[in-house]
Amino acid sequence: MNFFQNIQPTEYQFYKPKQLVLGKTMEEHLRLSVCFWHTFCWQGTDMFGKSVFERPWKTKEEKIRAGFEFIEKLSLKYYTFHDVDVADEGPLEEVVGLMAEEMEKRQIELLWGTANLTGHPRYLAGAATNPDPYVFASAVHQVKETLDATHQLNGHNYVLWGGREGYETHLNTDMAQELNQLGRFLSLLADYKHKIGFKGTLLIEPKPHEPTKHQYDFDVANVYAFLQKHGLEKEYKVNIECNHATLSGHTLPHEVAYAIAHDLFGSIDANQGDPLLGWDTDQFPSDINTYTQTLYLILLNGGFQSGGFNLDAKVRRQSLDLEDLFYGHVLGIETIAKALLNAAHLIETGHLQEIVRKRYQGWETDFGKQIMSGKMSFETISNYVKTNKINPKPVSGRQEYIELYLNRINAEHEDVALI
Ligand code: XUL
Ligand code: CO
Repeated sequence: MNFFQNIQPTEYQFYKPKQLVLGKTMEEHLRLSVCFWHTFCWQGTDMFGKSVFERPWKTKEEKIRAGFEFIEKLSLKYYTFHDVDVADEGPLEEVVGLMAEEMEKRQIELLWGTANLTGHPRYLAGAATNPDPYVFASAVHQVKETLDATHQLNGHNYVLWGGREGYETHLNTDMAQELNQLGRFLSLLADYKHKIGFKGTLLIEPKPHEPTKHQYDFDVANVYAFLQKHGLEKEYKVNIECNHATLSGHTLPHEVAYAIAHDLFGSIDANQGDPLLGWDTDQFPSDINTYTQTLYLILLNGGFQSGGFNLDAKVRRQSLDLEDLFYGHVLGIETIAKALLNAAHLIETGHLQEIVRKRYQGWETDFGKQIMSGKMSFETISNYVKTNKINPKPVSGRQEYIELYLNRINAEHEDVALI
């Protein structure tokens, strides 16, 4: 059964999977992935309204087949899933065979799998951070089953998003106890990963709040501190989501830069929020500027290792038609593809790198090197300033010039084809 045979998705203008950019194909650079939950499970409900989408797939088998057909039709190579997305609430092992068959048939790979530890009522007060050790144990069991399936499907990563690992009120919460439980959980999981020989990367996906008032994996900096405390900073990397970054008061490039600076960068959940709304709207990426700046950082860092761009995004509730699923994904893919071209252009000209190099060139002098290598003490530095009457002159950061330059690069395009 084909679900999308009557739909011809609009052609890509920027995304040419086999086009070489800085020595790699666009497909290799971006590792674009479709997620099962928003695209094939979400029925268009919201806090105030019922299901509005009428999808032609009814059983879990049909949903899985529809998913793979859709990904192939978009010429993409990766997907992501939660256990409950594909197995409904049943055992995951019942559908792993079908997923493997579809992957083989359509040459599609698993970017990552994850367990949904937020939906079931048992996780009301958290999963690993629950006051009840039997809930902790149930979460261990669920994650083990999902990691086993991810391993069997040769997943490139395994993701943990702590949707209920947080608190609603201090008054009933022992925070130190909960944080130690989370540390234990993550240590146990890392040990198990090595035991079964899973070669993928374990990723933590930070998010500041929603559904809980405060989540313990608030942002990348917070996750890094937590991992370090538990001696796990070499075991985990981060899956950074654009809309989570903005909810935490940062931007996607900020979170990516922070992760890169701490050797923690893993993967991206590509979407964006609405600047007027304080919740996770999970819209398809349309802001080329944000993604250009993000890709610039990623490319300078050598590109993705095991990660990629997972389109963790959903169409708006009024986008009722199957065609809208295609427009949503094509919008996201084209945004990221154009951003890749822009970022590659920025790197090829070397102009920005040169500006940054010059800005920090003082640190390449003997004086700068002596400070950084620890050869000068606090007092020696102070004496140096006094003796040599040091009086540094402020210099321009050239922000407007750089933003103008970036705008010109972002705007440069071939003729835009009408859809
Ligand atoms: C929730 C979210 C999740 C994770 C996987 O905000 O982004 O879909 O990506 O559980
Ligand atoms: Co996500």
